[in-house]
Amino acid sequence: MSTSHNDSRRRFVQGGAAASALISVGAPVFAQAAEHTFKWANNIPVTHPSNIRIKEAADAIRAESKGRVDIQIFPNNQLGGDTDMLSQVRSGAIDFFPLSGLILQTLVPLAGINGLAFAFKDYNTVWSAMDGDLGSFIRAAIAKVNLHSFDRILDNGFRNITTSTKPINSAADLQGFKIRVPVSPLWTSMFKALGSAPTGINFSEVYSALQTKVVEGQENPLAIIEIAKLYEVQKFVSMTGHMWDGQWILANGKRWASTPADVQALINKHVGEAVLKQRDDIRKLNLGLEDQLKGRGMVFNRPDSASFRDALSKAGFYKEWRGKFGDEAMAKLEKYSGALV
Ligand code: X2X
Repeated sequence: MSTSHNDSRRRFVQGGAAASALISVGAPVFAQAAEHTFKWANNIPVTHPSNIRIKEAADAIRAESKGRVDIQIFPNNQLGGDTDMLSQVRSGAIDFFPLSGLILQTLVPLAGINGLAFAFKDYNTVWSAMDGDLGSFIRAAIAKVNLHSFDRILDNGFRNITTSTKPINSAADLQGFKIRVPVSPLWTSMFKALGSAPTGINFSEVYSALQTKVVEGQENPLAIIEIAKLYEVQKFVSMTGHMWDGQWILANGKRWASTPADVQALINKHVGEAVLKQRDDIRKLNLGLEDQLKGRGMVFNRPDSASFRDALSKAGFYKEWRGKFGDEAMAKLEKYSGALV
């Protein structure tokens, strides 16, 4: 008891200091315990736009609810890797968890559909599909496993291959290539179809897997390569842009359903705004990241996508996944992507 007294006193004192800085913008500081406390956890460093914008949303929610609603953020795999956090959001140990649809695929097979290789040519197409009927269709599938997902998906980005050994110029360079992929059936299937040797590894272990050379390479958007400092353990960036990937913001279904409507509305409003800002942050970041990473010593190349697409088609990759996702889902994707064969 005395510890918690000291803690709340310390918070109060810090709150007082913060209050004087914030008085000019009128943000009040609350020493009272919140009525609704939520845990929000994810897999990326605190400096990523996803975490910066969610922290802002949590602050705004706290202020607007006069301290009644408190969302605590646990970034950077503090509460475990993705596979573990997925179990925790299902059990209710954590309340909110942004997760790649492709990793969610272990539970909701359809959620990986946006990761089909080379489906999206640009961001306009991505947002039309994901904020439109493809996204609604995926969210309906997610709801069936008792997870709530917020309307808008966070951007992660178009993914590119990095290696410590050589640039990837065409599919031929991927033969036997030891590459880390996230823990996801579609990802593993794609790189097997390309002739590589993929290993499913949670992001929490990626830096050390690259450092110790358990794998030669990995694939991620430029923002992750920069923010998670993968440039320290990788040399080449091959701008394959082979898929677009985003994170659905998942909530424990029971917890969300039992949250009062006014609190839900407050969270929806601020999280919704945070997602739009996050997308814009990533767009702006992307403009400068190639030069920044070159400045850190990375070497870039821009392979033609034809050899990758051909290899995937020949290996039956699109056919296999059309069978798994089903014609209805594929029609919703292909409305945006064009035929994927
Ligand atoms: O695990 C990854 O590679 C990451 C950070 O991009 C995802 O969250 C899918």
